[in-house]
Amino acid sequence: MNKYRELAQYLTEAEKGHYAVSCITDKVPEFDIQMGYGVQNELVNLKREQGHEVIALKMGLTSLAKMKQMRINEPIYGYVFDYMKVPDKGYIEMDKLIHPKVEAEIAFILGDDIEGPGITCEQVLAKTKWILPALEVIDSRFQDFNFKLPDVIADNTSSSRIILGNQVFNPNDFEIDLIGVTLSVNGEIRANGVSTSVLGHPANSVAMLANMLWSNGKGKIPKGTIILTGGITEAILLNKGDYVTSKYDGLGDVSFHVR
Ligand code: OOG
Ligand code: MG
Repeated sequence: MNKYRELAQYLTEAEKGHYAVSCITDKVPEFDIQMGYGVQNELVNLKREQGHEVIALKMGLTSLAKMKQMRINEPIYGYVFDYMKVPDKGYIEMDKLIHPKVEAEIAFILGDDIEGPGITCEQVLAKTKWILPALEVIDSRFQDFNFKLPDVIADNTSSSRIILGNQVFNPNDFEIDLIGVTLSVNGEIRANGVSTSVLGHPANSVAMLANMLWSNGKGKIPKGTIILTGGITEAILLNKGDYVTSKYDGLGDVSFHVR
């Protein structure tokens, strides 16, 4: 069996059994970013073989708040699967997760294909059909969310659940880099920020995704793809019984319960 597949299984089994495991870089010191994407690729293959579908792409570690929190200063990309989707005002189940955290993000829906290299913020905006608010629940399969860059890439960038707002908005109606957001748990604001924190403009995150996918031989991002651009603020640890709400200037609210 190939080594990447073995490592992908190590991570998908931890996800399924909701237990944390030790870092790959602890066991394989030469494990690097390229190998991380190699394992991620096998993880996606494995999920597809199990009948799951990719429903969105995501960027991670795109804001200073997130980079500081995770002590990693390089954006990464990953995949969101069908079983990760939770409806707005729905719930996530603590017993199926390890140590989930929530982050507030802005999502894009493309009206046209985009393909690197050299994609710019302006090109992304010209090809964006809709924007919408989103919450992402991340759940690193590594102990205490302690990992190095190649580990978190292999672990599909901690993808676990997403909650999309139930209304989409025309990008031309907004200054997409000036959207304020608050993230509250049980009625108390725990984090707040402005979308400019995401690489200066969330469309830069989509551009970077297109360019990174191209560099990794993954081709274009097809029309209709949903893209999460990365947490605007630091992620907040969740507990059973929590009620999470994020409010976005002009884009409404997104909420869910933890049970
Ligand atoms: C990695 C995933 C980061 C984001 O929005 O920055 C991410 C992690 O922090 O565990 O999804
Ligand atoms: Mg995220």
